[in-house]
Amino acid sequence: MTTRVRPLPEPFRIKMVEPIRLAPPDQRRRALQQAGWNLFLLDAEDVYIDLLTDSGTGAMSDRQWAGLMLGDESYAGSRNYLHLRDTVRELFGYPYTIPTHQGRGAEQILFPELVTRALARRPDVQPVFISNFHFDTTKAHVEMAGARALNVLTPRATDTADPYPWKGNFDLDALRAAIAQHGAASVAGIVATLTCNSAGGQPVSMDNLAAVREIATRHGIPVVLDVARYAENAWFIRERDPAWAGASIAEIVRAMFDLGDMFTMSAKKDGLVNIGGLCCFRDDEDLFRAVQARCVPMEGFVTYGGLAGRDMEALAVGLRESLQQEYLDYRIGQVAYLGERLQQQGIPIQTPTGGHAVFVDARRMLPHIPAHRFPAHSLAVALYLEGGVRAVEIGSLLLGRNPLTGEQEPAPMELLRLTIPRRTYTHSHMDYVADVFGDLRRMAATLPGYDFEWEPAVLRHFTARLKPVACDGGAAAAQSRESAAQAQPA
Ligand code: P61
Repeated sequence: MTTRVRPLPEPFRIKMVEPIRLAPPDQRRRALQQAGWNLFLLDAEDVYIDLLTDSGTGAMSDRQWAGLMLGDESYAGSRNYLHLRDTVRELFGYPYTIPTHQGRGAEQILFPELVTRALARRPDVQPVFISNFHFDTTKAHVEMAGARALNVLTPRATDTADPYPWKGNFDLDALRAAIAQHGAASVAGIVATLTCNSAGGQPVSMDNLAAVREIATRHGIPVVLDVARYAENAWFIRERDPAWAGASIAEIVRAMFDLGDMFTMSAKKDGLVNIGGLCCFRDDEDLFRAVQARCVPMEGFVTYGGLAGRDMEALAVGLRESLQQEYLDYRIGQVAYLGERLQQQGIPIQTPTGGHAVFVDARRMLPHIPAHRFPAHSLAVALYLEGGVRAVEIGSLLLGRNPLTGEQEPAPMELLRLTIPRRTYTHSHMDYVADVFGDLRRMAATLPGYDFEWEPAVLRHFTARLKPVACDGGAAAAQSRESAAQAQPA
């Protein structure tokens, strides 16, 4: 008998509903076959509960919808831009704001400029960016700008059973070593990803961020905050660092942003909007102007950057709403609830659970599938076929090949991300997902691996076509059954 944890009730009531339906099993199988076993290529209508991403999939509040009606669609100098700029200045302390269509829009106008500056210092050396962990679009934009992306995440993040509270932290020794190896002048920027998505939505501590700041300042390297989930990171700091227990989320957010020089934000996460991004600067006006100049041909004029006036209004409201303590208690509580329900059934997950998603450790759950046969993708396929639930692989498939050798190297972790959209699904949806995992656990040892039928060169996981391939079931499968049984609670 397991006791069921009780999640915090949703701090809202529902004013509008959108029907969803569970397609019959044979239809799900057909849809996935047609999609080349790639969940990104499914029609959303064929998905029952969509946990592919928390990006742009949240529900806006009544106040945000009201804000849409206040859209000023002037090409230049819209009042919604001014509201957004003033909100950014007030909440984050950054006076220079460029709106972008989403996070990667900010990356594509900022990174080439930082690379140009690094090359001006050291023309003979390829610039690098160093991050706790570059998310995949961030890595892609670093590489497209001609630089290399280095990750120096704390090694404690890769042991999913270790309950370390700051699994998003930089390994500071590795950061110092990378700077020494490449030379400070060639480091185009240090990118602090808050929370660290690839590690499992794990927070970066304030102390760690302050140490990164100090190292960067000593070497004259700019600190770029990647703040898609800034509010969730602040919530964890308040929860886990006694020094901040009495502070408000807004105060912690401000302290975090004080440690950066500039930030890129995918506003589709904690910004609580369906589309939008930001690229902002604390005091480097020259850099701001240079990036503005790149914005015009790439994103749009500097006061809209690919967004409608109404989108900017909804974002200005959303940035503030996500700082509410009750909202964050419920939000991160819902993710923790799903994590606990899975653990009660013996499903290995990244612990502690992160802010926006539960990450299932597919390497531990499917030990018979090697990294290059994508165990977490196999689990994603099974989850869809069994329950109509769509999740996403964060492992070797997402990582891609080594750009220098073309080899498929194993990712540090093989995770299946159950990403929870904000304010969209109820706790009973979480119960349903947890129940489907009970069935998956029983069939784990029989699941196949996957290989490519067609593999694009860049960001391959979005459009690749795959096919199932049998993996050695023998001893490894027995081990899988045994480890699943061991993980079962007494
Ligand atoms: C996500 F399957 N994340 O987690 P944009 N930085 C960080 C992100 O998490 C991030 C971006 C920058 C997504 C969307 C996504 O293969 C995928 O607004 C920490 O998406 O451009 C995005 O922000 C980029 C899902 C991205 C994927 C790439 O689900």
